[in-house]
Amino acid sequence: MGKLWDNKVSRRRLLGGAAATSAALPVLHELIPHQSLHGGISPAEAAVEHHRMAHRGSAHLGAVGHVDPKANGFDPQVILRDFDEGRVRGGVREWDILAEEKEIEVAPGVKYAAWVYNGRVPGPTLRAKEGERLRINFTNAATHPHTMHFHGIHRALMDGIPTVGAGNVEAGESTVYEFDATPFGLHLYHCHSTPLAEHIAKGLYGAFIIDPKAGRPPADELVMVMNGFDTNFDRSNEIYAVNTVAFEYMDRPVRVKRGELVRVYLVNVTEFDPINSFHVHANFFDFFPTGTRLEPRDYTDTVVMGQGERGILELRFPYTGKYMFHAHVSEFAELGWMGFFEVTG
Ligand SMILES: [Cu+2]
Repeated sequence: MGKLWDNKVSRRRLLGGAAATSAALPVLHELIPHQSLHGGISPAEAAVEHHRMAHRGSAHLGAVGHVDPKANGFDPQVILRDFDEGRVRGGVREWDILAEEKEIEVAPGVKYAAWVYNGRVPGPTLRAKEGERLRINFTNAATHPHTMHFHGIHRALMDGIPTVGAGNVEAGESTVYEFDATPFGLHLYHCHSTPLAEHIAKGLYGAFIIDPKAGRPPADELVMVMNGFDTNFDRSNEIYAVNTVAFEYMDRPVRVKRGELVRVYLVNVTEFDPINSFHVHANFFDFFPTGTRLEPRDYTDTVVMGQGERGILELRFPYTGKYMFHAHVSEFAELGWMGFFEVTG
């Protein structure tokens, strides 16, 4: 257990005073061999101690303190329902995207030197309709070369990778990506400069929605981008979240209405970990992988995604109350990737 133990402890120490005293507690308890906790005490005392530790843990789920959305310049509560449709000019849907460097706070007291599209992580959720012509005016105002690589069907020249088409967009340079919105579904965009893992991990990614021509049924629509942050540059993540801020939706739950159709656009851009997952408590959802078919593939309560995978979840909450959702990779949940839906009548 040596390596795992060292790894877990050092990773949690990086969370600083906040999560290390709260979220990490039950985990640390779980990992400490029982004799070191209970040595020299009776089984009854051990049981009481066990209960006390477990209770302390469960009473302090999440982090202590808050991340100030004003300091970050973006708010995960807003990102949930913020769809950027750009502007339509001469029959072309168009966006201006700027890559910059920016320090952001990803958990209370934990700062991260991010790279951002339009000032936020994840970048804006770009939304278009199937078949439209799209144009992205991309400017690199950072100090490293960057690109924008869109998932979808388009010509190689518009693929946003080094050495093809415009290739790397150097610091201070601009380029224009132009292609048609196809196929309909839930996609993503991200920087494709090398080293690729670092350019993604730093925060250069966002959701990209192409609505089917006939649209989808009306719903309360939410965007959740599952991400992680490697705060000590060891190519593994110390913080996990949806929409960047660890434990964000624990303190400020996602508010939805009982009986209303809720549609979650769920994207996994977590770097360094092969899989991430989404699990909702006390409910089930229809799952549409990549959103490219109008019929759901699954009716389930848990979905597992590799890097770059995404899908649409549709569900209704039959009862009011607070319902957890979190990564079913427990380590991720304990390091920030958990939250609540708060269902009101
Ligand atoms: Cu980049």
